[in-house]
Amino acid sequence: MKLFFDDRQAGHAPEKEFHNGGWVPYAETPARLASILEACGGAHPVRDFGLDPILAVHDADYVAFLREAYARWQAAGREGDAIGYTFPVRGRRKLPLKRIDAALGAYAFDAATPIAEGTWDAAYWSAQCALTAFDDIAAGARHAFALCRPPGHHAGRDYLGGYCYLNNAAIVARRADALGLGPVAVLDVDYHHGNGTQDIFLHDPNVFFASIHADPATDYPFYWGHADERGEGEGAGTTLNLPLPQGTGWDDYAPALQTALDAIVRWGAAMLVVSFGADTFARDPISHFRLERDDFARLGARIAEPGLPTLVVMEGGYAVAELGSNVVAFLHGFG
Ligand code: OKP
Ligand code: ZN
Repeated sequence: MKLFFDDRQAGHAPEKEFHNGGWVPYAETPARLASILEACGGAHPVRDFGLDPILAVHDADYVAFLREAYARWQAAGREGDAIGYTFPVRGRRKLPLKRIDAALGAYAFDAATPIAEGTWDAAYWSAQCALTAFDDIAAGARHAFALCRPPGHHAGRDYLGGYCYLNNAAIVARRADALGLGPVAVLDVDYHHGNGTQDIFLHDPNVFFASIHADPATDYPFYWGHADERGEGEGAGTTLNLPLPQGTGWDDYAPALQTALDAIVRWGAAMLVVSFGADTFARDPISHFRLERDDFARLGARIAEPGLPTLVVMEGGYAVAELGSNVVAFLHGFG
């Protein structure tokens, strides 16, 4: 499977995140890329598809905010990474707020996702990475792997969070649908629920979203991913959430995966976008499932079974030393 990646994705390196009441080192590091690239060998270059495919998913005011946030933060005399501290729980009207701090809260749902100097460029090229891999499939390839970083599945139409700024999987799913390669299904197998992707397609009957993740009753992002979230309005029935308890290993993971794949096939998907997180690994430092390296090969093989054109988009995975070999196991299993 061809792997796509651009060096500019490495220029995003926040120092720390706010977690359990204190500052901890940022888990989503550029070293993750090095681990995967080393294990996979080389990468194919990324091309620039511009802002239009991004703006087909994200609001223009949010994209403008992302581009300008770090400069506004510096202009306000701040040091270090830009981060919000006030969040609009009572409603998310677009208010004419002037302070960068207000914007950082209005466009975010957590304090784990700072904006550093290189954040916009890295997020932009991460999205272009996914678009380039998609273009390979549009040109006839059966599958492609976008080594996206920063990841995307927690980012919504107008919000960032969970180390995510632009929703790479949603951007390619929307483009595939627009170019007639659909119906498109997104299968999210990251440890954490892909709340941004779910929100973006919640009302959309043309994109199916299925996610297998840690039960949000115990795990981030808490407020999304519960089993009773099934899509709304015209999109009723096109969202499928399969939360699993902490400690889940392959034996209990596999049936949920089969349920998701069966639903995707039954729905009539013609293309699959996989949000792939390797943070379901037994020794991931921030997660609590128990998949081993060989299980990632099994995961890849199962996902390949329906035989759909498949674009794999990288999401999480924080056991840096083992990340590369886990990704390789998944890709080899896929075939
Ligand atoms: C992003 B992705 C750990 C607490 C949780 C945010 C987790 C984001 C995960 N410091 N912080 O889905 O892998
Ligand atoms: Zn994750």
